[in-house]
Amino acid sequence: MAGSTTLTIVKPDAFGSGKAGKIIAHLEQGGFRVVAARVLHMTEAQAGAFYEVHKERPFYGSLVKFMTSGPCMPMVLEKDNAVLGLRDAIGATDPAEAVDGTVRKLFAESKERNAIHASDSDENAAREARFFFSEAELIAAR
Ligand code: 3AN
Repeated sequence: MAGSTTLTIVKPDAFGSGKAGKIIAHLEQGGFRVVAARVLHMTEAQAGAFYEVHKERPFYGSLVKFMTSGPCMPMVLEKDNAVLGLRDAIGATDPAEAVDGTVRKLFAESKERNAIHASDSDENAAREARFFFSEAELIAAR
């Protein structure tokens, strides 16, 4: 596999508004390659565990509710400097503050319903990939 990898999630708002395909196309156009993907409707326990780091934040309950409101699509993406590259490509958490041409500027509704997740470090990218994909799937994707 060339390049490094990161973990993204196309969130339920994007599925609800029929923008998931456009987001994937936008990422591919930006040079990311999809190396693993699945669609799932997370349970509260799964979303709560994924966002465990935000447990004490005031928006945690609402975030878990939103992330369990419909299907989402975790994907492992590959590119040179994938983690930083994807953070740049998705834009600021709040779409109102996101730079033109970023995924959130183009497709997000609000700070919570913001279309996409991206890992914020190589360490978290590896941890988050293992959260959604088996070791066998990650080996096969290499
Ligand atoms: P990012 O997704 O840009 O890394 P984080 O990690 O600070 O942002 O927040 C995780 C998720 O929590 C965001 N993607 C968003 O859906 C939600 N979130 C963050 N801040 C807020 C907020 N102030 N109000 C509502 N939801 C928020």
